[in-house]
Amino acid sequence: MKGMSSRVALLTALIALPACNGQSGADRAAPDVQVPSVSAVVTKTTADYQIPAPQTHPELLPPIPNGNIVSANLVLLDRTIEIAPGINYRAWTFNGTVPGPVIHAKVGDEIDVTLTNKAMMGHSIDFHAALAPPDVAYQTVQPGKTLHFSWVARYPGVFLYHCGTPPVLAHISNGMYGAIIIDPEAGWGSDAQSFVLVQSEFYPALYPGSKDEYYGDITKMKTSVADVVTFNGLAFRYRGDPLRIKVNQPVRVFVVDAGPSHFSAFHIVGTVLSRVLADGNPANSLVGIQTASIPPGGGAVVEFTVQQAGKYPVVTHSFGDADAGALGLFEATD
Ligand SMILES: [Cu+2]
Repeated sequence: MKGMSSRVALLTALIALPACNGQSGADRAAPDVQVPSVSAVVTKTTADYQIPAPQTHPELLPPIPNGNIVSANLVLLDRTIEIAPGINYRAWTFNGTVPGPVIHAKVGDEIDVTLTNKAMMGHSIDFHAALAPPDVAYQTVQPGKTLHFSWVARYPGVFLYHCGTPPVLAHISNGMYGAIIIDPEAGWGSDAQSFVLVQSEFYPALYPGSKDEYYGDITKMKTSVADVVTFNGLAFRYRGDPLRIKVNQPVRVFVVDAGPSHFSAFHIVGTVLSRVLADGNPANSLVGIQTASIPPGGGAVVEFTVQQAGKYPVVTHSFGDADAGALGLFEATD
């Protein structure tokens, strides 16, 4: 009893801590905050199931839905997508795009997940933002089946979700990932122009018998020899069509490195990152950073402000990967 009351007292003290560097005590207290247990149900997909619309602008941060329940309606689809000019790739997807849709919620929200398999093989979903037993929540769901579970977000940050069905290397390489962003209770700080960038690499080889369609080469995946590296699933996506920003207005980028194997040395040419939050948690704050190191399966909030109009390249400073497509532009105007 004494142990319990001192634990409650500690938790209360942590939550009551005054804001420090912009973060609330609750951000740090998360390990002590209990979340509801997670259970999952698998059912036959109903005949009237409607496939959700694909995400069209992966760089945009969607608004958080009203209330405390965020619905994540995800469908597993085999789709051929363009990953680089002229490279049409037989991808495995969430909702028909690579990356899958951006999910946006806040600490304390319930994430209500429905995962429906309309693909050719079993897949699953692993949320790095969740506290849940993987054998329950991240179980593989077979074609024709729907998995349902929900979980409560306890940690703020920028997290990866991905298919966790073995071999995970192949499922991630083939496009099965996306970003989930959990806002802190106190928000992110100043208003900013916000963008989402998911870095990932591809290992294409010509599909047997095809002259113009590619699929994943498991040998290349195992040796990490990536021919294509992207922000948001398409090589050089924002080079010809820059991300537009305003001079002297803060920019906040939610970055996820989906890998499967390459680190991101996230760098914006022509500026210094004013603040970097490792994994997007306000308690993990660094200032004056030239290059943010983001591991595969990790994320960061990256902030900067430009003071002069111009074109500012965004790259991974692992330049072999920038050369392979992880290169875009921010274009700043007055
Ligand atoms: Cu999968």
